Parts: sequence; structure tokens; C-alpha cells
Amino acid sequence: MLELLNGLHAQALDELGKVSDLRELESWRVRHLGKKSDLTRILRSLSALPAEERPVVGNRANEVKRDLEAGLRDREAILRQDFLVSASQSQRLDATLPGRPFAYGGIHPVTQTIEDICDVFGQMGFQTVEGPDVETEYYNFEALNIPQHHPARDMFATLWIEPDTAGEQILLRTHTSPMQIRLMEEQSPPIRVIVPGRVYRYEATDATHESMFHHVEGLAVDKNITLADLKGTLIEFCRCLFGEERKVRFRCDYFPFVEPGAEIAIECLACTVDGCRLCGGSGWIEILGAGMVHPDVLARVGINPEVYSGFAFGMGVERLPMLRYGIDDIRLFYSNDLRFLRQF
Ligand code: FA5
Repeated sequence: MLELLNGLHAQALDELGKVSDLRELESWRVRHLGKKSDLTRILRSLSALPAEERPVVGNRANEVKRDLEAGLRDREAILRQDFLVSASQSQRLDATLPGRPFAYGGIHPVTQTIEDICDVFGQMGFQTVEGPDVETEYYNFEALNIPQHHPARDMFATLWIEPDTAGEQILLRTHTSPMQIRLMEEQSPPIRVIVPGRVYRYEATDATHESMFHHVEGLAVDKNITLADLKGTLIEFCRCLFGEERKVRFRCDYFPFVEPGAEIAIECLACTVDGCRLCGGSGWIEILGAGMVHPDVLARVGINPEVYSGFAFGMGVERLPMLRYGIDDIRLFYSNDLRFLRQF
């Protein structure tokens, strides 16, 4: 696989050197970095590799991707410059005319954050998959040890949908944890996956709560996975995103589908005065819930909890850029104010 990646890398760079105009450059981009490119196919199929090969191949594939993206940017700058020079020499360009402003689009800060999260976990050997926004009551609750009338359902104010034709209760998923079940039903250990996606809650909004927001679920199942693996993985993730100096708090929490359960909070930066609107003056903002997959959950999907163990986490995506850039209201992400969005 490494040979394949190296060959692909060399060939793409070779072709890039021969690209002579912007149209050719776009077709080069589609061929080598597009959704159907060999490189994207390799990145998507990392999970099928043996566990010991996955991090090595994952790292190399990400390196190749970064290198090709950098090459693309450099080539584009050169071609644009060439175009201007040749246009002005052929006197078709009146350089004295005032320029027309372009309305540039950009990647939404939440999408950028999801890409950053997937990159960090990708380098740790986690594969990225997605799941359905419309879920059944079974996957969202029951399979996660939250039967009807369990008090933990109050943690998730739910938007229900009319039952489907088979009479099954359906809903807009309140978290990405149902994907833990779907994945463990489909794959046998070792499993190492992250799942970004939208989640929905029937709750009032404020500076740190939205009714539609994003989660990234993480799941690792194998022999001998311990709480130390969970803590090490998540603390390393926080360091990658927030730097070495930022304080991270790891402490107990309760979720019915993990045992023991934990949460991580990050030091609040906006908190210079008492009664901070982000953290209420506590100095901390919770970014994720986590824990060791409950043995009953493993048994329910046919994985023997005597042999295997696992950890899982679910993080709130919007809170990460808030903490990184000092954004003091989550609602700014979805109010479509270009003055805000253009800053990213
Ligand atoms: C959960 O949703 C669990 N599924 C997380 C989990 C996964 C625990 C796997 C154990 C194992 P919680 O409701 O706390 O947990 O949501 C997770 C994170 O989403 C929170 O830490 C917070 O950062 C973010 N969050 C929660 N509610 C909102 C909201 N209304 N708006 C924005 N972010 C939110």
C-alpha cells in the first residue's frame, strides 16, 4: 500500500509539473484529490487494513494529500500570474480599469473544525464514517441501555417523527451514539472509528446551546482497551487542537451506555469577568462525554465483554471553535452573518 501511495504521489507531481493552464489544473485536482481519486479511495478504506498497518499507511496517505494540496496551490498561483502577464502583453488587458470585487465563498468554520477533528483522529488510525440523521428509538435509546421511562431520556429532549409504516418509533437523532451500535453490529473488533454528524434536541437556545448542532462520536473496541487509552487519546486530541498550555479537565460523568463515564471540559478563555456568559463563571466549558463501553451494550451486539472492551466519546463540535477563537455565542454559526463567517 505504501508503494502504491508513493507511486501515486510521484505520478501526480510529475503530471502537475506539465499542467499549463487553469482548466488543466482543475482536471488534475479532480483526478488526484477529488472524491473519486485513488488517494481518497485509499483514505476511505484504511479501516480494512490490519491494525498494525493502519497508522503507517494513514500517516503517509495524509502526508501525500497535504503535499499535493500544497503543490496545487503553488501551481495555481504561478498559472494565474502567467495569465496576467501574457494578457497584459497581448494588450487585451487594461490594467488601469478599477477591479471588480469577487464574492468569495469559504468553508464554514464548523465544517473546518470537523475536518480538523477527522485529521487528528485519522493520524491516530481512526476511520471516518457517517450515519443517518433520522434514527429509530431502538438505536438512539434502547440499544444504549436507555429503555422507555428511563430517567436518562431527560438528558436528550427529543424531536419525534410520525411512526413509519411498520409502526416503528422514529426520531431525529439526539446524539451520534446510535452509530456505536450500528458499527458494532456490522464490524467485529478491532474497531476504531469516528462519526461526525448533525444532532437535534428540542431545547431552548442560549450562548452555548443550539437545537441543531454537530457531534463527533468516537469508538474503539479491541482486546485490552482500558480507561488509560481513553484518557490518553482524548488528552492528546485536546493538545493537538488547543496546544500544550491550555488546561483540560477530565472527570466522572454518567451516561447509561458507558461504565465508568467521564467528561472533558476546557478552560474558558472568554472568562475574564465574574458571571461569564459562556461558562457562568465556572471557568470551564464541557466539550465531550465519554466512557468505557458498557458490557451490556457489547453483549447486545454479540461482542463478548469477557474478551473485548472499548471506549467511546461524543464531542460537541461547535464548542471547539468557540473555545479556540473566543467566540462567545454558538448561535453566530447559524445566523448567516457574512461579517462573522468571513473571518474564518
Ligand atoms: C452525549 O450526547 C453522549 N452521546 C456523549 C457520549 C458518547 C458519552 C459516548 C459517552 C460515550 P452530551 O449530551 O453531554 O452527551 O453531549 C455531548 C457534547 O455535546 C457536550 O459535552 C457538549 O459539548 C455538546 N452539547 C450538548 N448539548 C448541546 C447543545 N444543545 N448545543 C451545543 N452543544 C451541545
